[in-house]
Amino acid sequence: MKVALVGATGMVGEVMLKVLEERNFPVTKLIPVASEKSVGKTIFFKNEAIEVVSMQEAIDMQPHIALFSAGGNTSLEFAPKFAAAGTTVIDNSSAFRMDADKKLVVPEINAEELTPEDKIIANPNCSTIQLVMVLHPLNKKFGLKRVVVSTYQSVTGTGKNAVDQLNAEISGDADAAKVYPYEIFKNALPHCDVFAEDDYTKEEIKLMTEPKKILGDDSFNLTATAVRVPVQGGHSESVNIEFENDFDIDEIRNILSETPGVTVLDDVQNKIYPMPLYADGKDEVFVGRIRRDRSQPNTLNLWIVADNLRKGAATNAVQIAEYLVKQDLV
Ligand code: 11C
Repeated sequence: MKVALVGATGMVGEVMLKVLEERNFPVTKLIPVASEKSVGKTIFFKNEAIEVVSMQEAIDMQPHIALFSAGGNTSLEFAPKFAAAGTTVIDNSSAFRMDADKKLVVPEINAEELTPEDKIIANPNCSTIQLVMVLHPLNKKFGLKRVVVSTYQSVTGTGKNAVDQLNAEISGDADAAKVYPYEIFKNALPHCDVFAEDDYTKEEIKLMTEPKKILGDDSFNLTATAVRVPVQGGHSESVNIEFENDFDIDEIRNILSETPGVTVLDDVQNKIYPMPLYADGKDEVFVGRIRRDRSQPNTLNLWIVADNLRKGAATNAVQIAEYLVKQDLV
């Protein structure tokens, strides 16, 4: 497969390179693409130095697959051009996620919706992916009625400059360049992405809309509060789920233990629960603190953690690419 990587020098792009290598994706030619100022730089893939090319050069090479992680505006402008040249684009931005004619895919849940006609496929938001990996198996068994999610999101979700801001503040540089409106070290910002409709942030709106599309179910209610915390290893989520039907707590644990891609870490007597420190660099979605909500029937509390750059972005995109190859869709 000829694979273009658009946004190859960004944080997600770098993890995509690593994931393609680790999973031994059948790359015959890797085409790194980045903004004009990075053209001519080199990146390393499988110990080989490869020159970054411009968007047009990459389109002209007619890759089979293009993995995009360069922001929504770049995707809106260039994904259709790759698609017109016959390339299948897997886009990690929010540009196409809610388009009625684009698929929004988490392979463990809905990859079978994909057809050879899908030339632009959307990769969901990171905090959405880890949430739906847990909601999906439980929805099938007990029926979702209402979900309340509060996130504790890693600065890696914002990008390299945010990681630099946190590290500079940790090292005592009070005048560090700020990506966030406030200091992030020793702080928690109830503000991920920009404020949009009804005083919700865009991140919260993604969390309230994308799961319904991925699960193919808009019969349940979902509300979200997204918070940025001074953490680097992954996003955490406190989730309260009301079901249509009652459940047995052991059955919940069994279902989640048997869900591919999900690992249950839930032994509070031994202080075992998911944390970003341990999710960092891993592909699984970790779930723990599984317990009945005492305040009302049919309701569950749990805690989900995943590395937002891996299953939340790069790994999910590469899994989509793997599915396309396996099913002969590219
Ligand atoms: C964050 N979830 O942590 C965002 C990053 O729509 O793909 C990813 C944004 C997106 O801020």
